[in-house]
Amino acid sequence: MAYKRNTDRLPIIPANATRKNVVCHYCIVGCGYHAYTWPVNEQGGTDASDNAFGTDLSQQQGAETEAWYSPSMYNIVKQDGRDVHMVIKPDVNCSVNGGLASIRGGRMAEMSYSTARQTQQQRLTDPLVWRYGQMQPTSWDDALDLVARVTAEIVKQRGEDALFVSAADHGGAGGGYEFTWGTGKLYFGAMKVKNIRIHNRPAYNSEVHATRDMGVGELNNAYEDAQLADTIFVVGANPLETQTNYFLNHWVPNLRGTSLGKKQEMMPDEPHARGRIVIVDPRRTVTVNACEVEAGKDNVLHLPINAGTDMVLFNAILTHIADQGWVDQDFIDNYTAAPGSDPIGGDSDAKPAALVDFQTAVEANRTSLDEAAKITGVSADDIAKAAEWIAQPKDGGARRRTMFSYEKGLIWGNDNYRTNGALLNLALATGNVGRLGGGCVRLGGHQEGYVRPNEAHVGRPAAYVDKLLIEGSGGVHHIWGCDNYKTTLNAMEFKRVYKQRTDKVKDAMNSVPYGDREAMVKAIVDAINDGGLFAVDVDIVPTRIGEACQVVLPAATSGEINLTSMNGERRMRLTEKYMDPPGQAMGDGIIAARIANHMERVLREMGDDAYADQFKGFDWQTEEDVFMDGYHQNAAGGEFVTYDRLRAMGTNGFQEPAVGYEDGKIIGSPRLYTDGKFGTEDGKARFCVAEWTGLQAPGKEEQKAKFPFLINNGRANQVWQSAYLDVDNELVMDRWPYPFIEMSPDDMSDLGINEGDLVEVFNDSGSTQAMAYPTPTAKRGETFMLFGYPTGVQGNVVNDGVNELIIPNYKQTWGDIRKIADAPQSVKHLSFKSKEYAL
Ligand SMILES: Nc1nc2c(c(=O)[nH]1)N[C@H]1C(S)=C(S)[C@@H](COP(=O)(O)OP(=O)(O)OC[C@H]3O[C@@H](n4cnc5c(=O)[nH]c(N)nc54)[C@H](O)[C@@H]3O)O[C@H]1N2
Ligand SMILES: Nc1nc2c(c(=O)[nH]1)N[C@H]1C(S)=C(S)[C@@H](COP(=O)(O)OP(=O)(O)OC[C@H]3O[C@@H](n4cnc5c(=O)[nH]c(N)nc54)[C@H](O)[C@@H]3O)O[C@H]1N2
Ligand code: SF4
Ligand SMILES: [Mo]
Repeated sequence: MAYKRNTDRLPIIPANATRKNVVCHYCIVGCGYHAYTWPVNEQGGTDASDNAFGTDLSQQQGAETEAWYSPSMYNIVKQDGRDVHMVIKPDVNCSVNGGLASIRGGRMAEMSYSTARQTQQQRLTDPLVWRYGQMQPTSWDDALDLVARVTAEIVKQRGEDALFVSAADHGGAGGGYEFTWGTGKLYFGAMKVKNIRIHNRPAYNSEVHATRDMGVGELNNAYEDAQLADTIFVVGANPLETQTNYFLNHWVPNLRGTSLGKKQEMMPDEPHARGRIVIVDPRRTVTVNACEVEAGKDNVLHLPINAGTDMVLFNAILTHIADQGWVDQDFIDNYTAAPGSDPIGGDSDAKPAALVDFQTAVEANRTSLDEAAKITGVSADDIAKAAEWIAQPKDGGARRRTMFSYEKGLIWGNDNYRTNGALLNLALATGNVGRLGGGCVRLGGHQEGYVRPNEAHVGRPAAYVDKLLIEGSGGVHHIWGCDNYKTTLNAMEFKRVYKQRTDKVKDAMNSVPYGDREAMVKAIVDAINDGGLFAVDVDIVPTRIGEACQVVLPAATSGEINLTSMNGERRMRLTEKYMDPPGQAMGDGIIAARIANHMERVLREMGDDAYADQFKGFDWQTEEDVFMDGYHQNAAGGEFVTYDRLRAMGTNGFQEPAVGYEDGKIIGSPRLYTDGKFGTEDGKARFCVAEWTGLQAPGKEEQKAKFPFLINNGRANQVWQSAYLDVDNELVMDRWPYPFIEMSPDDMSDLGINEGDLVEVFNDSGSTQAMAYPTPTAKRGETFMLFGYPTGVQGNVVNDGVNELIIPNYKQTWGDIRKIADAPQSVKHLSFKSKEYAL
């Protein structure tokens, strides 16, 4: 049966309910919410004075009323040990979302830990250790003593390079500046760990080395710019599903023409029209559909390029714009490298492309419309049209304002460095960085919250950590807020080896009594030195990689502790604690501190005072302590920012970096580079030489030649990431019991596959399963599979090929498909209707 909540009555929020500032902890957009809580034996009334809305609720409310909330926004949780009602509803006064929720954020309350209403009962409540052949609860001191003893012994014997770390580096999904500072100070301050990877890629590197090297940081505009642009150029992103309320609250008004007044007011000296959009994506996404409905087909240009050929497209557009004389010559002359400047880079894997002046780049990247049409599969006319929409001057000669944006179709796409550089070339050539209605930006994934000690010792290219683990390197692995079993590349091989190595240690642990710590540590260390791996997982729920670990530590997440983060326009807010964490769970920053405390103690016992001293400075008791030690002292402008000041700034916060504090307000920076000074040594931005070399990552050309189907992959609106909160939750699991794979109905009938059938997706790297979703707009031979799903991991078929800087190329994957079984019972009731809508 389709999922129903069966709720027909909810308590009214009383006027005196406690109200806390909340930022949705899921995606980059960072929508503002409020959490209301009040005692479980009370409720508000319909009189305006008796409810939090100040509204007479005995009257029928209008369609756009704020005086409501939905069943998904309600729960009963613990606060200071007592049951309270809790409502988490969007804030109409937050400039990010303007009161909108999404299918993810609108469910924050029902996705909270509640013993009264039995939600999120899977949450980890106690530290767990491998004891008598299974995971068993224990105290923090016991678990951390074991972690510290084994870790200290291994780094003493084999050096810090034998400690491997996988750690999220974002500020979303419960992370925050407190998470990255705590883990950062432990691994980069107290230690100098080199074999560390990030949650979404197998190394410690940047997703956007090229644009940073060229002088432009990737989050440089304001969400408002999407309302002000003449044209939005979006590459490899599906913002309706993945940056939902940014799209709905800022892009759609421009596409509908309802932000025209704002344009005229802010930019009075030029003509304005409703916004246009160019979408570069091999498949027709629901974003393309929504743009056509909202803007009219004439204002939408979808370029369905051959996967992995974006760079050629950008080079052809650059060539056309330069040849037409549509560049912003003033900007180029004043703010970018002078003609004849010596190139930077292009001479090693660490610096993969030469960064040069404008003319040199235009000549090096010269690509005709016809050449580009051949490689990209997009017609020469459409490429010329894209160039016009980007840069052809407006009536009266005013420069066109274009916002360039991209996400994982580019970042996890072919030849990350040069493609990223080739896109920024367009923005720089047309003077669209640091100006209203412009920007060249990542749309983003999680919220951000990065503040850590210097990581220069990691080096560039950074170590390919997953490969080293497969090859048998490393003795201890600390994992923080990621589940690489579901989300890494070459996942099948990774899991095969990882299980063998961790099982070896578990078997050794089974041979001694748990209470004999000395014998236990010796058994573990011997097994490690025989190729085993001791693994510690810090997470909020049981994970797939956690099943292999010998220690699992329970983290508290957003709302259960105070946390700070920033969104895709660098808007920083404090999410205030509104409920208790489950059981003994603690914030990640505090867990990092307690690990450091135990390391210090154990090392002192081992007689190494000098090393023990490196673990001083972790006496934090609260998240605020972590924040003051980390962000406040180390971030640019951090001196202006405290918890109290952030609390007072509410859900609108301020845009980083802070530049002052006046009249009780933190002063922020709505846009970067407005002064034309870029992040290079001489302050001049650089252009990128982007030579096309085909599919760059090892093994990709061969895979493409050998297998008939592109296994494009990514996200869907309902599912947050690897569905870690959804595995025991009906709403998402009812809709997607298995990961969907969108296929052309013609391909399906050739293979004898019906809607909902389970299919095997396979190639030389591995195999996985998915559920066939007939998609009439899918090109033949091109599929799209939901990534990272518990019941079918797409990463099993992604090969281990990466670029020079160890950036994975998840998106360009080819494989074959065969039917496994007819649609099982859990699938039979599903709808396979088109995901598109019409007005
Ligand atoms: N609903 C939801 N929203 C999310 C997330 C989620 O799990 N669920 N996750 C968040 C995170 S962490 C991230 S990183 C972002 C990701 O946000 P997005 O990047 O928008 O999402 P994806 O679906 O990974 O990929 C986007 C598009 O890239 C296209 N693509 C594939 N190959 C190519 C190519 O060669 N060229 C081009 N131009 N496009 C290509 C795919 O067809 C897909 O439509 O989403 C964030 N928001
Ligand atoms: N094939 C393919 N693979 C991909 C991608 C793709 O597009 N295609 N995209 C990549 C991208 S962009 C991303 S972001 C990754 C995602 O990869 P991961 O980061 O590994 O996946 P998540 O589901 O986000 O899992 C994060 C883990 O963090 C835990 N967690 C949540 N909140 C907290 C907290 O407050 N504290 C702690 N300690 N843990 C917490 C969750 O329970 C979960 O187990 O996948 C990458 N892999
Ligand atoms: S758009 Fe993103 S931040 Fe906003 S409510 Fe949805 S998941 Fe949360
Ligand atoms: Mo991501």
